Amino acid sequence: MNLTRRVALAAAIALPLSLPMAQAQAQTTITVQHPLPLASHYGAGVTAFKEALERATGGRYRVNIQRNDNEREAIESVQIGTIECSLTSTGPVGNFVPEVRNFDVPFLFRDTAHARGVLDGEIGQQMLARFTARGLVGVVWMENGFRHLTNSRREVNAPADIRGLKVRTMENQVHMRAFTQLGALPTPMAFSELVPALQQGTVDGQENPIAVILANNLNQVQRFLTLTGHVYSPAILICNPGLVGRMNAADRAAFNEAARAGAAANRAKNSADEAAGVEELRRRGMTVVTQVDSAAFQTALAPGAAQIEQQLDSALLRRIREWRAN
Ligand code: EAX
Repeated sequence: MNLTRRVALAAAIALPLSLPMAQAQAQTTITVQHPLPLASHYGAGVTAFKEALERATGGRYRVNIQRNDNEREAIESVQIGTIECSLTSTGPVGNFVPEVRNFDVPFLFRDTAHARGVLDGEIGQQMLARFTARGLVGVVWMENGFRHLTNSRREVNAPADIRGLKVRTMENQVHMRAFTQLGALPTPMAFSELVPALQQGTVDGQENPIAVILANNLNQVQRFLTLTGHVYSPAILICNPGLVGRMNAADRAAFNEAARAGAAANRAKNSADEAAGVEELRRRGMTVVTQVDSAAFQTALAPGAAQIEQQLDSALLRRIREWRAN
């Protein structure tokens, strides 16, 4: 047998042995960025997502968790494909998918059960579908939580106490309009700039859920906390369409199941932080105003809210307000 035939025979024999190895090595790495410490409610969500997906696919998918506290930048990276996924609050998302701003309206969600029910139901799923046209995949709603006001200047007991405070807001037109209505000076910036701005006194205050205040030790740069609960802040896992488009049906099912496991872990951690966090922040030295006249804040916001809602989807807002668990 001549040399050519011997080489071809050897190659033919080797190929089947190498194939399973090649398949076994065919691995996809998903980089997911989120803005908080791993010990936070976001960290709980991405960690549960990672563990569930790697287990379900026998390691064919590996999740690489990275921290990036500039959420807008992370979403841009997902859009251009330099990373696969981002877990972000909806704060900057309205700049990519404008319809999401409907979820950022102050006092829209009555409580956590209302918010989770809307987001996990038809309304939330229809909103996820709107990401496709913007070059993104809205995978699953997670949770940032009800936002509360902190500041370094004074106790805030009533809306009038906010007047004149320089308040950092997310890069979110709805939130900025609301704080302007309250007489504050809203200063939009990425989360990555927040602590230096508070330390240097560029801003007097900020607003975030208890879980975020806890995880970032904002008590070290903020003295007063008022439980305004003025906005429910959804979070969302956003991924690149190319990643999801390359998945076969079984992998896509495992991916979605892992995303739901992440949402469950994120929400459980947030509920735990909300239950124990106020006492912990008091223990760390914050002065906490717990009895807040929510109706007074809603009345103070009303003129601005009417203006905000004219630019949003009033039918959708009505559906959300009328939503009841069946
Ligand atoms: O998503 O920017 C913010 O205040 C967000 O609440 C925070 O990054 C968590």
